[in-house]
This record gives sequence, structure tokens and C-alpha cells, in this order.
Amino acid sequence: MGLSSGVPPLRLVNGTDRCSGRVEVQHDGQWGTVCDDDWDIRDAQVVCRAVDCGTAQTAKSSAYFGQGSGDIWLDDVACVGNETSLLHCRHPPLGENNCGHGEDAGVVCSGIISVVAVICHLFLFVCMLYA
Ligand SMILES: [Ca+2]
Ligand SMILES: [Ca+2]
Repeated sequence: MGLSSGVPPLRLVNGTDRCSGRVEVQHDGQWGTVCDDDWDIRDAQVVCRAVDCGTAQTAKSSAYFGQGSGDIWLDDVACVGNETSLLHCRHPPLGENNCGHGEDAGVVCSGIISVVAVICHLFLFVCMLYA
């Protein structure tokens, strides 16, 4: 996606635009998925904010955006909603889960501020004016 460094290792895959899709996090250089156990709108909120996509509209479960592959890094994610990264939310140790990829979690974000975010990434000066 080419976002600037400093963006948490988090991406949305297989959605209708860059602000929706299956949630994947990177750990040890490997992309993996998030289990839908206890997956809710507060967790989705953290994801949407982390990828500059405004607010969460829906938390999707049961591999709504298709099944991922590789490890399932996160399970039983318990965000309050104001965390800056999914990894800051309460969760079992990475990779510890009782899930299959049929339970991969996803999100749909509003995407409202994504235009501003893109401009920010293209023109840092414009971003500073907004900030
Ligand atoms: Ca949760
Ligand atoms: Ca679980």
C-alpha cells in the first residue's frame, strides 16, 4: 500500500476499498489474521483509526472478506476503543488462539478522512496545515 513508515503493521485485505476488508497484522515479518472471537465495534474502531479510515461502521466476522492464510496472530481481542494499535488492546499472546481461518475478522470503516490522509502522505506540508 506504500503508506509511510510509522504506520502500525496492519492492513485490510480483500475489501471493496482500502478502508474495508479482512484485518491482518504483521508479526515476526509474517502477515496473519485476527480471530472473530469477541470481535466487536470497539476493536474495529481501533483498526479504522490505525489505518486512517475514520470511524468503524461494522465489525465483520466469520471470514466475511474471505479466509486468510498463515498464522492467526490475534484472538479474543478486547479493545476499549481509544487504543492507537490493535496490539495495544488486551489479547492473549500473539499466535495463541482456538480458531480457524473461517473465523477471520474484518472491518468496514467510514473512510471519511481517507482523502485527507492520502493528501498528507503525498504532501507533508498540507498535512501540517490540517494538524
Ligand atoms: Ca472485543
Ligand atoms: Ca478464542
